[in-house]
Amino acid sequence: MLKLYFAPGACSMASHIVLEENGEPYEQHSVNLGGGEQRTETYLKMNPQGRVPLLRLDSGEYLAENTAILPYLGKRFGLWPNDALAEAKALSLIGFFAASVHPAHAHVGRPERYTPDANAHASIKETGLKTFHGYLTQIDGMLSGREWLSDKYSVLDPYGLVFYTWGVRRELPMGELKNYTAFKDRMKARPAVAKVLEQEKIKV
Ligand SMILES: N[C@@H](CCC(=O)N[C@@H](CS)C(=O)NCC(=O)O)C(=O)O
Repeated sequence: MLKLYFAPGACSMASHIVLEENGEPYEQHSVNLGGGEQRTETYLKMNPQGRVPLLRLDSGEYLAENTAILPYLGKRFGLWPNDALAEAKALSLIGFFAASVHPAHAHVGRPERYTPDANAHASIKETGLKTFHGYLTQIDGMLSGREWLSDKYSVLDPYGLVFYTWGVRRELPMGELKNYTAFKDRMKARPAVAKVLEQEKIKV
């Protein structure tokens, strides 16, 4: 059985939603990030990066990184594009999310990761927030005239929702992003999404 290591409100919410969408039984472990559980010896043995999400596979092996976990779950559950070009586009978007959008937000939440100079933290946060907002605006553009981030609902959509919730958390004017907001409402209407938002106590 699969087991997901996640933390409420973190990027692991994407995998959490995908597992709930599927309905296949799985185990969960809520990692106490605030308490530093991700840096314990036990956790680092499973994921040396000390991050969530982490997926324990049926074999007992561990898989880390959204860029690997989401395509794996997507292929297993039929939430991944079939043809070569659509798959390449999905990988392109997952790469953009993981390598650009997520790190921009990390500058807001974790400025100490980028410099030990506390005097520079406010400026790192401010620049990170502007960059993050710019990326959310790009995502809004991608959703123009379409329901989902790929041709049909896929693992990209829960990942896209994560960044919307982070925009709300950072008090960005998310309502101005009309396509993204309509997408968020479509997501909320899905029972699996509503269940995970409730469990993780996320208000959007
Ligand atoms: N590249 C990783 C990043 C994962 C990541 O940064 N997760 C955050 C939560 S959103 C985390 O575990 N943070 C704990 C920490 O930094 O100590 C991925 O996309 O899976």
